[in-house]
Amino acid sequence: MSDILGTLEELPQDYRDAMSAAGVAPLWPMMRNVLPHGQPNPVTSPGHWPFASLRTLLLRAGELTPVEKAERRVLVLSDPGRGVGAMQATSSIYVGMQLLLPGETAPAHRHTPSAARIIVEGEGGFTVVDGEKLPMENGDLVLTPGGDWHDHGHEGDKPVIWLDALDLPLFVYLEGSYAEEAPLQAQRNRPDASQVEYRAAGIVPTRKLEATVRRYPLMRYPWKNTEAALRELARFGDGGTAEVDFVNPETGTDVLPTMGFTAMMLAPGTPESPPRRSTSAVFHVVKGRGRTTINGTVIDWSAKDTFSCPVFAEVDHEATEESFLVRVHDRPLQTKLGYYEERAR
Ligand code: 1HN
Repeated sequence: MSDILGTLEELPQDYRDAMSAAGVAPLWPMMRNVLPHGQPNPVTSPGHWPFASLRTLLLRAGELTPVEKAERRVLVLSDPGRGVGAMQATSSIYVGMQLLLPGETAPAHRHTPSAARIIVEGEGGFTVVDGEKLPMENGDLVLTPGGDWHDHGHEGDKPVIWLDALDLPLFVYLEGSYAEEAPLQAQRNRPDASQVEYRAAGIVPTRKLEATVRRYPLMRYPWKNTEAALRELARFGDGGTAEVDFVNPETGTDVLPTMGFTAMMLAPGTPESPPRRSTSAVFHVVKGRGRTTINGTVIDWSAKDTFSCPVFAEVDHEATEESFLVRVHDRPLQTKLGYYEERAR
């Protein structure tokens, strides 16, 4: 195995011109770019988007651009490694911060990428996904699976802000990303499935033998349940940092095809250093304050901030007060592709 591969420059100019004319290029000068040794060489750099500045900019967008002219009034959080305007925070994860003002609606559409929202501020916002009205309360995780119709509304009297996470970069890369539009959906007049079919862990509705179960039976994970679970795990668990996975209550598997979500509770003075993972991630701070070091880059975060992490990063979290983070990752995709990996520190 050679570490000294030939370069383009050492090839005669006439040969290089002939290759260009034939529409080909030699692999060997480019080989290590796409197959570095030992581990990937990510373009993604750690990013940090403090909420205070996003909020100010979003509220201004609310004055400058009516929702009718935006469809979705969103500021995109661009990966610093790719530069402002990049429609991705990591290789596979797009995130944006969205504002909806009282009385506004965002029209119904459906698209091939899947989305999830983490609610950041405000009351009275809701999403309708395939006819199911999903209230949006602080910290809730609300899913919009690919192919499902969704529109947003707002019955409160103050701005509502949430973080959107989508597997958009993947769909764009695959040239598989597109949308369809429709009028606002009729809403079924009943509470969402977190309050009916899936009120408690381990209990699901009994089915007839031939009945088909919805592919995405639960689309809202109320924060109050998540926080209560984390607190009990922290009290009675194995003593490490409490972290929970959001799962499909019918199958126990990932909630969406490519993106996964966890919530973690960090206790002050208890550092958390997960193994290096082959997944990239976006963290959102639901509550608290602390510091995360990612490959030597120090991120001092507080409530409602968002930060990102490349693949195989060395990550060290340390909270200075009791803190709750939601982690968006792409392990479901990597598991399906057969290469998810963790490396001990
Ligand atoms: C989308 O559908 C939403 O429904 C938000 O709120 C952000 C970014 C790219 C593509 C689709 C939404 C989006 C998006």
